[in-house]
Amino acid sequence: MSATPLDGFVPWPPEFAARYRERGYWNGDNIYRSLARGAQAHPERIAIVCAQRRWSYAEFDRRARRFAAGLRRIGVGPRDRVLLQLPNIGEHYLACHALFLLGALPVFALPAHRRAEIGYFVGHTQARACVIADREGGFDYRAMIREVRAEHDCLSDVIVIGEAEEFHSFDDLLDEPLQGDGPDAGEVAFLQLSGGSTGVPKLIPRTHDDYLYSVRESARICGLDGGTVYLCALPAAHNFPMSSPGALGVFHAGGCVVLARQNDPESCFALIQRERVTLTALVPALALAWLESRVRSRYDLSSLDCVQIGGAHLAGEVARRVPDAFGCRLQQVFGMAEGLVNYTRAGDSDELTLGTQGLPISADDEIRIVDDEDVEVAPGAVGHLLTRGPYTIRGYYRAESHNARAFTADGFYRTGDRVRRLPGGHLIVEGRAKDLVNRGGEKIAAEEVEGYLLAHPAVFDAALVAMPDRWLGEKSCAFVALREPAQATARELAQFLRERGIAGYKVPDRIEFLAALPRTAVGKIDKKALRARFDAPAAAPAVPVAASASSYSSSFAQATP
Ligand code: AMP
Ligand code: DBH
Repeated sequence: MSATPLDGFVPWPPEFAARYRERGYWNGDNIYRSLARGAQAHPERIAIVCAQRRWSYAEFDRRARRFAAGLRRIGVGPRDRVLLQLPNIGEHYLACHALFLLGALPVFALPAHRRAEIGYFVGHTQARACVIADREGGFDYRAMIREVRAEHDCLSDVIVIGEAEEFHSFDDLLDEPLQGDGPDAGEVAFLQLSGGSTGVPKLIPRTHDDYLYSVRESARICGLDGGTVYLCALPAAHNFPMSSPGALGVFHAGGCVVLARQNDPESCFALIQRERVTLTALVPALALAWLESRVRSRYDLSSLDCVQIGGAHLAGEVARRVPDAFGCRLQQVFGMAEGLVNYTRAGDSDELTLGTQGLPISADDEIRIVDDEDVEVAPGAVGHLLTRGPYTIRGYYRAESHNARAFTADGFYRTGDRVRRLPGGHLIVEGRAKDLVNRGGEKIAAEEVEGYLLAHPAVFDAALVAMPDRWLGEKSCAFVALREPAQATARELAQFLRERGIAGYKVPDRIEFLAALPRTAVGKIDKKALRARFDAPAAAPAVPVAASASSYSSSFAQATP
């Protein structure tokens, strides 16, 4: 590694790094090289299927090197941050690998993010370029980027897939292939997003060494090989479909990634049948939509070996339906973009597969389960999950004061999840202590949305809490106290939030007005009391947010029934 680590990155202490290298976890490979090797070994094999396009490994590698050359021509170089916000299209993986080859860092945004989030990512990372689609789902990403650029002059180059207008067209940046084999493996490879729990979203720096280790081991644990056909139905930039084992695991194993641009049951079933898909990854809400779909029996899904479900709590009764309905194995996955990933294993009993969230990837994943005072709880008891290991970060990117709270002094990450551990090591997620809403796998930091609500002149106090939802698991409800009664309606507040330019999934599904928010003895908003209102059927009448936000849609599960 170059002498100085990337500014804002917290490295592992040298003795840990030495141990991880010694044990072969960090093997000095980088993510670009892992693809290039596939292109050497089996150039003709299909790597990516996207709509009617099929790219072989050789073609994928060549295109990535051509795009890398174009990026370099416009001045993108090592350690530059480049925001990536693309739908599920092959260019997403091309752009990633081109940036990996250059040693530049993709900053992974989700298609649902809007001006507020994108502006924050660009400003916080001082991104010098971005790669976007022209439009998708009726939304014009170019128009949004124009607004972002007006406020952030660091963003000098905008690359557009499709109609580029005044920006660089992706096709114009496909120069003669760049040679080379990528950066030192100790370098930060990209910045991934955290669902977060504080007012501002957090960015997660992952190195080539640490990430590839988790990818290689995930591919091994999940039994991937050259015959694997993986359907990417979740947003491709999310950590789960990227690395658990996800597309990178499939590329490592020499298999094929099929991209689903839409993840409604019918589109995906058609792809599974046409491409003979063997593996896919779903969040529980999407799994439920697929299970409930009436068209399921019309498709041949017999190629499926395994359906992975993770990202949010999976109800036991849903888990039980999976093997029969899809004629394949269920694998539970409990992971986080910060690192630690757990899988149930192929040989596990039904009890473990249906009732636990699996075992960590690595023998060197250190797990501590503690009480509020950081004291270890009795074996089998529920407590806060802390973790440290060869692919779990030691700090968020440029977040010094937050890091002091999110990590222990000896470097354990406070996951915010409450778990218990069975004698064999399997973990069961029992709940969470962090203040967020897990809306069908899409995480919403309560504090962030509360901040937007409090910016409204009529709002005196606001609290966002999760309310149970049959399809998404959880939806969000904002409790609001106004300065003067009836000064604003739920619809107006929702509109106000949308105008701030935030992702649609963060707009509360419901807004309820209270004269005052309940307080705990020390004066904090009593969210427990607010949540308890959903247990009592006779609670105050709900004020649903009109139309759009209250629909069941989410970008992770587009077609909940
Ligand atoms: P993030 O840190 O944004 O990557 O989100 C990771 C979080 O998602 C975890 O800390 C859990 O709270 C939640 N999560 C992921 N997988 C599962 C699962 N299988 N069951 C319950 N919660 C999960
Ligand atoms: O929710 C997640 O972030 C997640 C779930 C499963 C994840 O990051 C992963 C697997 O790698």
